Amino acid sequence: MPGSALGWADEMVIDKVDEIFKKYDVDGSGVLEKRECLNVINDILTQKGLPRASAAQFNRYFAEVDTNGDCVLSREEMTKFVTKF
Ligand SMILES: [Ca+2]
Repeated sequence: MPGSALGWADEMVIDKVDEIFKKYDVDGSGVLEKRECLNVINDILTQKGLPRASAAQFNRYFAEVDTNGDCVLSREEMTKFVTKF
């Protein structure tokens, strides 16, 4: 099927975003607050055997992903976040 490889990749990303929201959106608000996002980043770094992000690194990274600057990550923004990693 044409484009099936891309479709599969998209599905993987959607699954990953669902998983992240299920695990880290502890108050069920449908967006990830900054402190919730810090847990996501640190868990991913730990899984990769990397040191935790410093506050400066995290703030820079968060600002990059939070494209509308409202200090929370929507599912759409998290999708971009997941494809970056
Ligand atoms: Ca945002």
